[in-house]
Amino acid sequence: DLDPLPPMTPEFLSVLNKVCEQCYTDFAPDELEVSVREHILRDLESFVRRQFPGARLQLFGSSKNGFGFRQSDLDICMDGNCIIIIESLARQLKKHPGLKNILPITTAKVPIVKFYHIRTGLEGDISLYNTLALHNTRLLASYAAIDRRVKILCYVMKVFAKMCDIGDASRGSLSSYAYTLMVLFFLQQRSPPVIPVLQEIYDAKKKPQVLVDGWNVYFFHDLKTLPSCWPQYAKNTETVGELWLGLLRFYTEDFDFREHVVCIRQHSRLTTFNKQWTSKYIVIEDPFDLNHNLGAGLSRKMTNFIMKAFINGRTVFGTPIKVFPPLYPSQME
Ligand code: 3AT
Ligand code: MG
Repeated sequence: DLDPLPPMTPEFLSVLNKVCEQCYTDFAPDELEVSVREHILRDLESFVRRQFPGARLQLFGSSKNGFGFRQSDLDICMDGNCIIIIESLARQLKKHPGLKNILPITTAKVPIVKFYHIRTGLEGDISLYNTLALHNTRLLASYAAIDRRVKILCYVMKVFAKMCDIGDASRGSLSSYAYTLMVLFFLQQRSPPVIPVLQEIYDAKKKPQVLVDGWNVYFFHDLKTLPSCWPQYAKNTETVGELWLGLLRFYTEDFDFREHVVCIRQHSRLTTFNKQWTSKYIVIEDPFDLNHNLGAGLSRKMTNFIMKAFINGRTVFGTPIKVFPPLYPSQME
């Protein structure tokens, strides 16, 4: 079942590459837009400090991980030496003249207050003590900084997810974060790999322990020395277009979702059996919170819808699938 892709003309590949590059150039924010986000953050911080002296606000998610869109939401984490109550934070934000649609959500795993920033039209939310999210944002930013193709491919994936309507966790599909993990996993598993497993690189005999909320958030971040620490550095020379076709093929043909977990913290394959996550078809392990499966909220119907988007993607990009996955989810159970 390892028949090669149909012959691809250089012209086709060059157009495909341009399309991929364009996902990045068309949607990435410019410097001004990045600084506007920082400005909003500082303004909000000084505003909430009137009520909560000692509070600290930090941006995370795509405002900081290298995969942001112009219209991406503002993900803000609030912490500091004070007791913060989500309802009183919401009450305080309601007094801010530049914001509207303030909505506290206390039932979610991480409580948040949603808001709408009137002048920019950006939506945002403030979560409390969301420390792991700050660390996974830094991890993603490090991967984005290793190779330009990482960045572009993650943009392509996000555009694809939005266009296929499979990229909104609040409506039962997967979050941008989950799709980014899928891209990174593919790039680690590619042969030769495009990126290393940063959580597996260290000089000491044993992996260093940096505990946050009980999880080890260590990863290698001295990227200047990566070429000497990682023997495979720059061995992969594929174009972004080739990698995009490779990714679609990987998730529709090579990767067995029933058996394996999308897991970016180790290079060796992790099985759904190891994790006791066999009742789900798409299993994506958070790189730090190892109890967290990002695919846990998917219904069977949504799982099918997502898999079909990938399969259709192959037709759209000229490499229709010949061998269907051994057990397509509609046949499950
Ligand atoms: P967008 O550009 O906003 O679509 P994003 O990377 O900011 O992409 P989200 O706004 O969905 O993605 O999420 C913001 C951050 O919140 C990313 C990650 O640090 C955290 N996060 C999102 N979804 C999950 C999840 N299911 N589990 C754990 N952390 C998550
Ligand atoms: Mg976001």
